Amino acid sequence: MTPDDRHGKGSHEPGSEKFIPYSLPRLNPDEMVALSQEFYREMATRRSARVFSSEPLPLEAVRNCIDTACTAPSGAHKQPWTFCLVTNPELRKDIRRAAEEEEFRNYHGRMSAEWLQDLEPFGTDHIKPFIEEAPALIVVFKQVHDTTEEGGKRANYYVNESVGIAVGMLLTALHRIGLVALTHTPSPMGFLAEALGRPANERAFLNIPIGFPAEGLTVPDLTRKSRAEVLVEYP
Ligand code: IYR
Repeated sequence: MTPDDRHGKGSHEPGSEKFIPYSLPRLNPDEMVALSQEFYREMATRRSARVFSSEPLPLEAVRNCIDTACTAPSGAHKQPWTFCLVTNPELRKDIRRAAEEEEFRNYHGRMSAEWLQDLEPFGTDHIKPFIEEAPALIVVFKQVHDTTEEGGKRANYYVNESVGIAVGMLLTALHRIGLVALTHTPSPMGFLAEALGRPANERAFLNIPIGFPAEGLTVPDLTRKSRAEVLVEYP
């Protein structure tokens, strides 16, 4: 059975997506184990950072990481994301001020006692110097719907899943080039769309400060769940 048979129509019939040949290099099982282990070891050294060197970044490398994020799968291939790369110091200052206002309300009333207790090991509070100190922010927006050229609305699908996968790929790409990031979730995040002048179909998804790790950076001494805790196999 060919892929065309499975779709019940020829690839060149009107109304059908054009299908093109696709394959990947075939590795042998030993190479697959070795490569997957090597990649795991590299990714296992990824950590969120809250202190960044303010050294400027090779922005073309960061743009390449955003290109990688945009290779993510998305519902109906709608690619419902916008990545704002903010290096402008005035904008970062404004964003910090607005984020700290919201976070103050979070830490002083909006978050539950349990939540505050769960965050204690990370030493977070409403003060967010990293928004200004990091040389760049990648503010990720999800497009809750698409907009046609005539200004009409077109649906997007599985938007949170799609943008979440893209962000995962972005974090992976940034780690690959020796940059650290923080997936910062100020809440509510409406101020980000306002500060960056985003259109009405976009909602802030995450604010991601990025940079080189600050000299002397420390991170919480965390352990990850074991394979046995997270993997259930059904042979
Ligand atoms: N958004 C707040 C609180 C916060 C919540 C969680 I869950 C974290 O893992 C970390 C922080 C803040 O950024 O401080």
